Amino acid sequence: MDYKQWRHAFKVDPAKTLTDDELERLAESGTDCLIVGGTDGVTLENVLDLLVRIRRYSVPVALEVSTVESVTPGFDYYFIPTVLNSTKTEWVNGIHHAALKEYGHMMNWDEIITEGYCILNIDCKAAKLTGVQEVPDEEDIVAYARMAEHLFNLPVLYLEYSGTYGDPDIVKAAARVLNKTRLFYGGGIRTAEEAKQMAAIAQTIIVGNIIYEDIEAALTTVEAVKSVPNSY
Ligand code: 1GP
Repeated sequence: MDYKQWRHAFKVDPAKTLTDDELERLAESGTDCLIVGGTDGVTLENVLDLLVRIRRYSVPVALEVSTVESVTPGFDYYFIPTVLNSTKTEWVNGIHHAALKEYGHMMNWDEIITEGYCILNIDCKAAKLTGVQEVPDEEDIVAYARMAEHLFNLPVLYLEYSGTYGDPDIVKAAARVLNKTRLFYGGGIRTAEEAKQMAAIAQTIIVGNIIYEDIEAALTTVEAVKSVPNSY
């Protein structure tokens, strides 16, 4: 299924451990995609290991690229974040430029999706790494959403609350001004109710940490999302 139809994705961290049984349950859960991604300890070795294990199943698999060294062929999609509220240009376009100088001639552009990332939890690892120092407010988010859609023509705006549950009003504010750009929401979803609430606003929700804390709870988010129309 094309990423434009996704409603739900699990984000699996190559630096964390999943048993074969847990991975099978995630892959066969009815989720639309497994996104391989993390901030710390992502290596070519652990990315490849996870890719090979996920490829036993038919679920689409995407790599969310955080280090150029860990990129390998074999994924259905490569999500490339550009952190719109980063204070470090390397995370906006610097690493991207270096990667294109080296690999640009051999990239399959049909598999590459740029995510306009907006980080809203300034205590998360990704915020520290990318130099996000201020929490964007609603007006900021609306401006980032317009930037993603109209200035940069980005296919995806990703509101990243990693580790904390977001403010639905802020997510709604972004959703209201987006037409073509798809809205991804990720952060702090731990229950079916939270999954439903954010899935009613964002087109795709991403469930991460809870996989490693309570897999049963994580699995309930899949069905929850499918039963909710996206009303924005
Ligand atoms: C992290 O947006 C994802 O990149 C999901 O967030 O881990 O808090 O579920 P959580």
